[in-house]
Amino acid sequence: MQYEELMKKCITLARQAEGNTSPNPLVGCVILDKNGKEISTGFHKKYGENHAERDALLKLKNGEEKDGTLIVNLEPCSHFGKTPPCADLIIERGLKKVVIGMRDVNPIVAGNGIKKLQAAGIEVIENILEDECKKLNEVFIKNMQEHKTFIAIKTATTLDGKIATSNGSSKWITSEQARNEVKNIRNRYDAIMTTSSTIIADNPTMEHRKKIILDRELKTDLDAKIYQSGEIYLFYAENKRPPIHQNIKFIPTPIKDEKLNLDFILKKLYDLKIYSVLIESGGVFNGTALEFADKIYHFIAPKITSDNTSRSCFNSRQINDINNSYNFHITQINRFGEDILLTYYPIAK
Ligand code: AOF
Ligand code: ZN
Repeated sequence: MQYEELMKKCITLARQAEGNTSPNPLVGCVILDKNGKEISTGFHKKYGENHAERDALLKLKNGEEKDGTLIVNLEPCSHFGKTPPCADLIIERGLKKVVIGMRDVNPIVAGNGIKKLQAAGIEVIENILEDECKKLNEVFIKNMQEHKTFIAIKTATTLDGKIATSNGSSKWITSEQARNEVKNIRNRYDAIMTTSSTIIADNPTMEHRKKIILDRELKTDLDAKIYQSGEIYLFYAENKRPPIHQNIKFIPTPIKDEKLNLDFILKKLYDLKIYSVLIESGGVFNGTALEFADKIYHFIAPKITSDNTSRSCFNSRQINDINNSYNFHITQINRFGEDILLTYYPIAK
């Protein structure tokens, strides 16, 4: 019980680096002296830089950590990577106890950090807020265990699940507060992904460092706002001929069932070292992407359009028996102004 609050603090510290650590995990660390007084904190700030434990320990210069306790959301590493092993530094500095949120899923570490600490006589307490620690590093876990890109979808609908009215005015469903939160969500992912239909209908900017565009027929206007910033990867049908454009990397893609082959695209993203994406698109592509989705962010605005021709947010597959529905587990409900945000995960069938 006593370590849960401190583990929450590790998670909060770790989150400060959201968007900066990929492909590495988010890690935060708190150190207590032998009397249980907090004497240092640290976090992993950026890929390639010091791990959280090293960051917190290097701030201590007078040995006050001797016989103290180190709390960290991920098992300390045991390998020589960009930095020497954190487990070695913890041993060297004479800590007595290490409290861990979850074991490292990186096969080079996977329990070896814990073994090293125990062999040096350090008491190790495991699995404090393990579920929260796993959620924090869900992208890292999927990448390490499945060697696949983590796929999230963001959508925004009316109370009746519609994203657009018949005149296409879909951009302004949610409040400014909700749209600001979308910027925070985007920042967690290596790239955003959208389709030609969304670019043509809405001409969004979708501010991000990396953008993935699916445009089978190469029909979007390269003067559209989305192309004016960021690193761009454009997937198109392999039998077409793309123009030359200095900001855009064109990727020829095989066709499956008259669409760009999504399996191919997702594998390609992993090869391109894009380890997580946020899809922001219309109902048709969202419907197709649903079967690949790891997580969904669904904003709902207190509006009803009652327009028979308006489109819903997951649109491609017709399921007319409730027993065949896609099923989800809602893990979070937040409010942003008048709107709510549901965060949900597919339940494996
Ligand atoms: C981090 N930050 O705070 C901890 C990590 O590429 P390297 O050498 O930095 O090593 C990355 C691995 O180290 C990572 O996959 C994970 O297994 C382990 N722990 N990584 O980036 C940290 N504690
Ligand atoms: Zn480390």
